[in-house]
Amino acid sequence: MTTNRRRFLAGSAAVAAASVSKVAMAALPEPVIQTKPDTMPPLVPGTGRPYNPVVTLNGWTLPWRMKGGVKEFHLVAEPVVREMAPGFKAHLWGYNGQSPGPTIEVVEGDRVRIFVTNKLPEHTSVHWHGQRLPNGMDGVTGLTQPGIPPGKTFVYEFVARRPGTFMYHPHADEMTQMAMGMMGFWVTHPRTKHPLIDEADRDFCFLLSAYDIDPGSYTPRIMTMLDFNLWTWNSRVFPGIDSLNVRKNDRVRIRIGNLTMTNHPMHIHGHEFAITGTDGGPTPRSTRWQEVTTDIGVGQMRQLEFIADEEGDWAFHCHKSHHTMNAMGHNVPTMIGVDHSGIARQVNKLIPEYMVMGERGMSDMAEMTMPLPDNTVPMMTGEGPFGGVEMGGMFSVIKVRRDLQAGDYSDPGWFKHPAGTVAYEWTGALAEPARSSDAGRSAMPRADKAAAPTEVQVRKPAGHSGH
Ligand SMILES: [Cu+2]
Repeated sequence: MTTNRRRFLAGSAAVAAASVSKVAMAALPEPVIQTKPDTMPPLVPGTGRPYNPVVTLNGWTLPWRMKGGVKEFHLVAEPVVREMAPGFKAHLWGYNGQSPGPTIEVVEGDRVRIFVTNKLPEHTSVHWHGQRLPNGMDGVTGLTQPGIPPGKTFVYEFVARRPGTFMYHPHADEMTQMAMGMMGFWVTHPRTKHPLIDEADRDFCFLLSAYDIDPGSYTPRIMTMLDFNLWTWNSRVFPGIDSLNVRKNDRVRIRIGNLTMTNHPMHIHGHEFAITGTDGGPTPRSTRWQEVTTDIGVGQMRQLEFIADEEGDWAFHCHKSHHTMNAMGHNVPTMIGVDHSGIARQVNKLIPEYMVMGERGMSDMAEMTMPLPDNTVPMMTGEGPFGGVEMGGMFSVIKVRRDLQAGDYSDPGWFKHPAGTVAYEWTGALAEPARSSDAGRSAMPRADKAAAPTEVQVRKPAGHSGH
């Protein structure tokens, strides 16, 4: 625990809100913060009941201290700079140096005390989404507590009564504070072996959030309701999202919460998964069926679970194709099939840099050398072993490897495909295809031609005498 504390303190270049007085903060211990966007290895509990810790994608878990049998955490709400992808930083609000805030991990039955210090320029609160707790600890400004004024620290305390997948976020000026990235994950592990909770070898978690940041600028537009241009996992976009590295035959659990304004059908390649839990708790086994895509509605949380028994680099993404694009993927006219070559030549005489996009589809966008404004990320990008991946936003890769060690989360590099198992170009002559026509060479006759015509029997209505 102390080494982790020291590691986080070393990077404590927090952005202090100008409105918060130094005097008010002087009495507080320096908070544990994290500003690097790397995925932190699981934080193995040094005190309290043991559990198998989660891994927060491009995030980290908040260390705690035990005080008189209570687990104490300290969250600091503050402006942060979040690197959304290499070369692209956003000015967000978050907790302890980052958006989303650190993951809080506790065990069923733990008494938890959370100090929340507000370094924002306006009041805030923290709502503990999905928790059973005393009403006054529910964090709804105006309803169950006054807002935490700038510069003040409030305390929340409750017992984590049921195991499961939860999150936290403000319930104060929500539209602004959640659009600015204030949210975090919460996992309550079962106290003992639970009949509905299997032991997972790898347990990942992340939150879905969306931002509207104009290319070249840094701060999200908070009034946007629908037309977001950055669809993120833990406030990161592809290619800035780490891969989920797992060992072959591991039981993998992925916990996801949705704090965007729309639903996200999450899709995993190469494996089927079941929903083993929601923010309401573990699902009864009789309700579980296999899927490859599951829709996660606004404000919902889902636990996906599968056995990673197929080696490879498996895509994992939101199935809404616009959500796997970055900024500039919106408001671009459809140009497919439009030949601009003549016009472009004419315009180039006047404007040498003029270029037309999209006549052959949008793949060109991934290869284009058009200069981008400073501080933005290409609409679709990412290099794979076979070329451009042409993705952005909510996209990553699950890397399943036979030779990964238990507990090793390092990136194993690209998959080495066994010989003869990759789709390849066909250069020979193509055989005559089987047709469904009746031209005499039919291999697959159509059912309507093959079947004998059915005679329709019409029964005349019987007269009165029949009754
Ligand atoms: Cu989506």
